Amino acid sequence: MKIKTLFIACLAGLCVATTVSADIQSRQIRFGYGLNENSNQGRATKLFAEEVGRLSDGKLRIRPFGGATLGSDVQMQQALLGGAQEMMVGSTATLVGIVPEMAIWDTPFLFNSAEEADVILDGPVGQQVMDKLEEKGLIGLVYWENGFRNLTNSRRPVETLEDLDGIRLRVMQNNVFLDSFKTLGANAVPMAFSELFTALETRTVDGQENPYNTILSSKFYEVQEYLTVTNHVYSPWIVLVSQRFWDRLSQVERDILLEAAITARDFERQDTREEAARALSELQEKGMKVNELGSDEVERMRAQLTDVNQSIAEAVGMDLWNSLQQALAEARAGNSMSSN
Ligand code: TK8
Repeated sequence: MKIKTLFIACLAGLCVATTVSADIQSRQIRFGYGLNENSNQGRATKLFAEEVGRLSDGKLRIRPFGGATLGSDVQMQQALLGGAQEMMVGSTATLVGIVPEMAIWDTPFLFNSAEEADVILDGPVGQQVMDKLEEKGLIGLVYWENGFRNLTNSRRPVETLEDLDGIRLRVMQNNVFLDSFKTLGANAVPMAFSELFTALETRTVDGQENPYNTILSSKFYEVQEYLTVTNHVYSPWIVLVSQRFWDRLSQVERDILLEAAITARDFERQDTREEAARALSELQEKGMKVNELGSDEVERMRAQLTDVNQSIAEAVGMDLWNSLQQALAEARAGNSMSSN
């Protein structure tokens, strides 16, 4: 097929130009995500689609589906595995059922800053975890920022850990989150993000935890009165491709998807950070009552979650856990040296 295209193209005198484009076929790529179109996830997906179009002369067409219209994170992962959907972006936390090593990103208080997260996620440890997907039928391209997570609820301001007692708190479908919040005394309920707004509205659950950006773009302020700044975990998003689809792509097509995903990642992180910087005051303007968890309480929270850390280390394997701790120590040492 390719040879024929080349031959005809050469007769037309366009041999060189069409050698590359013959490696790009006309394809439609369904790209699903869970948040609204008007969100950091939606904006970066739009940019990704534009970049893919530009780099492929319009031959590779990304069709974005926001608002979980193709299903929750877990449902989309299954569709990618089966080959019924080509691409998605979603939380690494929801992938733990397929790749247990992904739980490493759910470690409470793992990163001290977003920049530190970039260094680790884009470095060898991030790649090592991403490569685990391949044995399971998925291809990981890049990590995007979801952000540091904070608590919201409709019952009361959370000023001490005891205030969490009995709060029905939605958590992502993953044992680390379930155990973390159970340990802290909440009544943790695992649930897909796509069901969350309605569950909050009908008071099936009292609260949830997500970054400022998501609390804003998903309009949780309409159904949640209290926001407590905890920054308890940074858990990223990851851009995934169905391996069944990937296997059919040429090298040129794969390179285009990766290049566009990197461009969109860099845009997404900047956009997310800019939005996060103003989101808290916007949420206050919308009526949310915000309080910051005091440093003593944060220390208690850290202390209580040490047990969870131990079980994460066991679940992901000590080698990976130690590589991550070492990479973090190096990143921190490098940082303090450069700021000296
Ligand atoms: C979107 C989810 C979301 C995540 C969650 O599909 O479930 O709370 O933070 O971003 O992946």
